[in-house]
Amino acid sequence: MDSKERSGATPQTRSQLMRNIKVITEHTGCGAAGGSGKASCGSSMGPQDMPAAVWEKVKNHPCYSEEAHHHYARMHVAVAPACNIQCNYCNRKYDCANESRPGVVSERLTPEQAAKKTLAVATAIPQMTVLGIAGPGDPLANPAKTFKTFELIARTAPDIKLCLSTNGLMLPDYVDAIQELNVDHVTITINMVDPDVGALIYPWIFYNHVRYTGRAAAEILTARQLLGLEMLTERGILCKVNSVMIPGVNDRHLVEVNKAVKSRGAFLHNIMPLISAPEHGTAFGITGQRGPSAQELKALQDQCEGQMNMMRHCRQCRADAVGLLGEDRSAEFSTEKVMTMDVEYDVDSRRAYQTAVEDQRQEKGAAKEAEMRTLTGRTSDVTILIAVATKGDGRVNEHFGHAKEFQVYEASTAGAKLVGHRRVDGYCQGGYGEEDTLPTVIRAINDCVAVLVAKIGGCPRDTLKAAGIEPVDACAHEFIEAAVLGYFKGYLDRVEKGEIEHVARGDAAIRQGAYVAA
Ligand code: CLF
Ligand code: SF4
Repeated sequence: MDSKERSGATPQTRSQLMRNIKVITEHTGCGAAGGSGKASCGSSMGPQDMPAAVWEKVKNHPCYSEEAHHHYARMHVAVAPACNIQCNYCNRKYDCANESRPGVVSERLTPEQAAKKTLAVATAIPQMTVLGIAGPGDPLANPAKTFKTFELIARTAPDIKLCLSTNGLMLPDYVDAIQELNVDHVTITINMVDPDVGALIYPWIFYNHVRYTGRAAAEILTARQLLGLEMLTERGILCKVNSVMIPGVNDRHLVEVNKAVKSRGAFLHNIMPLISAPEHGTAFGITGQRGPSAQELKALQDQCEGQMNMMRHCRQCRADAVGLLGEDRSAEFSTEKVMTMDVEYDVDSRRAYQTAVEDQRQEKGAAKEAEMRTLTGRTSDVTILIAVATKGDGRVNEHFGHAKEFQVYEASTAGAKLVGHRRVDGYCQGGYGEEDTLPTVIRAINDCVAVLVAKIGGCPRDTLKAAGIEPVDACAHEFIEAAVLGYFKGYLDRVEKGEIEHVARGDAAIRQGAYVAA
């Protein structure tokens, strides 16, 4: 292979790229069939908020619809080990940080193994609707394995949506293949549109047999990413943009990124916190680059939400994740187990299961609307955050001590919406409360006024109260949004009667390390 290293692109390549960037900056249309921005689409919105064809694409995709993520699962198959760029937040020993939390991929699969695993998972988990390829390297740096996998799955399980996540460097070259294989959801990780910012994030890229470094590398990367996004949305393929928020590096700049991707028709923008624990061995981890706090992340997401719809429920999941977002069932489907399974793929029974899920969704929506009606006519400046322990189905159904994450809802007289989640180590370990973990749980939900749970023991109850967080188990097994609105209404009543004082809460921490709890 003719491999060279360059810190500057050739004059011709460079001028071509700069023309591309100029065109990109000037682009104002919305090419996506789904449209962009607030006008028509939204991760938490329903069929009334978007064209029917777009709703069909997102309604059971757990990443593209916040509401769907309570009910539908995705799986990733780790068929793409190689990468063609280096991100300062990635250590090759760990999953792709574009789409995963730090943690090694257990197994790498061949396309044939991946196809068999997909059928096995889809049979065991009928609410698994999406197959994604998200690493552990970059899927488009491994095009033969990636497209072979999609081809096999499209043939044997045509009801499963195909999803791809890429750094975007090779995207323009594969747009036709993506379209031909009916891959209808593509995520591009775009952390900058300014090469000077990019030079702080990407030490090198490898493109057309040449290794580029510094600003030249970032110039090529941003031009290719934005060109790829534009080409996809012109073809009506739904695109999500992931951005890693790196305080002091690209945090303010992400507002510009948001505008650039919105103008190119991106359906959804997912701003994720940098995870940079020193033990992960990434360049940012080693130099002590911090990640954002919970409120810093929320403030940026809120700022961008004025422009377009933001994804708030991303779990930065592994490249071999299986299950609902926030749960990991990959250990149940090791290659060894899957290869010995007799799989009878039955589309009809999957459809029947999903029909029951849809009934439950309707019930949940009706409960939320009924609770909203009780707030009709009330106005108030009070806005609060409420943490919720759930293990799925959109209900408050997890014990405080078993929760490995809390979903965080913002409630006001305007309604209730999910604004994030906080990972924690389970308080209850081996049947006993682990006192050392309680302060970390409190730090994770410190900006919330209450935590809604299915059940909670006396000790954590008292400690939470002392920290100013009200533990609530009175709404156990209720639908989450109805429960959040019900709590908010009671809170507002108490404030208005002078029984409690509404005071601003502090900030909260986003965990940086890997899980230690079982
Ligand atoms: Fe996977 Fe990504 Fe498809 Fe989802 S994940 S390839 S769009 S099916 Fe989802 Fe995981 Fe966040 Fe990715 S929660 S890291 S956004
Ligand atoms: Fe790592 Fe993914 Fe970046 Fe490649 S694109 S360096 S695998 S985070």
